[in-house]
Amino acid sequence: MDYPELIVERSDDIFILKINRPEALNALNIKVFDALEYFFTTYNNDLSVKGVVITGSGEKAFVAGADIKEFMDFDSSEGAKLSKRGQDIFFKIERFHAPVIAAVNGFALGGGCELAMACHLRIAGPAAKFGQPEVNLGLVPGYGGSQRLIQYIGKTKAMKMLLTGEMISAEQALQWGLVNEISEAGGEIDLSLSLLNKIKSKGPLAIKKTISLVNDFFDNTKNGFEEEYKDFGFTLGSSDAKEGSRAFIEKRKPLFKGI
Ligand code: DAK
Repeated sequence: MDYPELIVERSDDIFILKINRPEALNALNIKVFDALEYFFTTYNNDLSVKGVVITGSGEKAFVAGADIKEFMDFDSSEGAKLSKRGQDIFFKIERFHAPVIAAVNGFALGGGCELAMACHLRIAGPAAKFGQPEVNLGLVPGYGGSQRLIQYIGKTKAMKMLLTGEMISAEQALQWGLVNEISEAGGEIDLSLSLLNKIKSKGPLAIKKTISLVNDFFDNTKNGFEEEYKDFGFTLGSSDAKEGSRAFIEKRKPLFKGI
């Protein structure tokens, strides 16, 4: 992968992706989207990948939004097309087979808050700030923010954040259920990795199916209960489930193979 806008580090079965535009507070431009699309398409369903952390370069920002300088000259139809493309890339993240954690090391605004919300889990540093300030620019969110924010914090609070464009602190985000945990200052990546290390000892097929079942709840083309019994049958028939039960009886750690 040769995208200077996205630093990709692999440590065994876990990737750390660092959005690398610190001079623009890691604002999302088309090149960042290209890089994210390439990564999440390449590794989609590669069960040897057990988790991904997404973070921002520098100490100030996770991602301060879509790149205002890039999109300001787009017309309506270009805007709608790019918005759809961004949404599709964020769906790839949301539907990735292994957990993706946003390690939010600073501002997560507009497209940055939307990127964090497309991830499965969010770890915030104490100085992180979240917001959907699109209305300040005369815009609505373009990458799923008007929908996912409601899923996480409910209509009342989402409406206020979306209408005022105001930022909320990491503490507030934790209280409202937008983030899972707050790390020590500078400890967002380590805390994310320790969470991924815990999850990666579980059955990879079960993890993949769990992610998709949780997503099914919000997919009005699917009946989540129906998907659940099918996936239950599927996982029960897998070699991993046999190994999991055998390991329990034999009082040892299971050796899952993802089959
Ligand atoms: N885009 C481009 N550059 C940005 C940026 C952004 N979103 N945010 C910051 N920068 C740049 C600044 O311009 C500045 O560059 P220089 O002036 O030094 O060249 C540099 O990063 C440092 O920023 P500041 O000097 O402003 O830093 P401060 O600490 O004073 O302030 C801040 C930090 C995060 C409060 C401030 O930078 C800020 O308010 N940033 C903008 C936040 C924002 O409104 N973000 C956009 C949200 S709207 C679309 C789809 C979706 C969207 C748009 C289009 N299409 C499909 C077309 C979504 C839009 C959004 O995300």
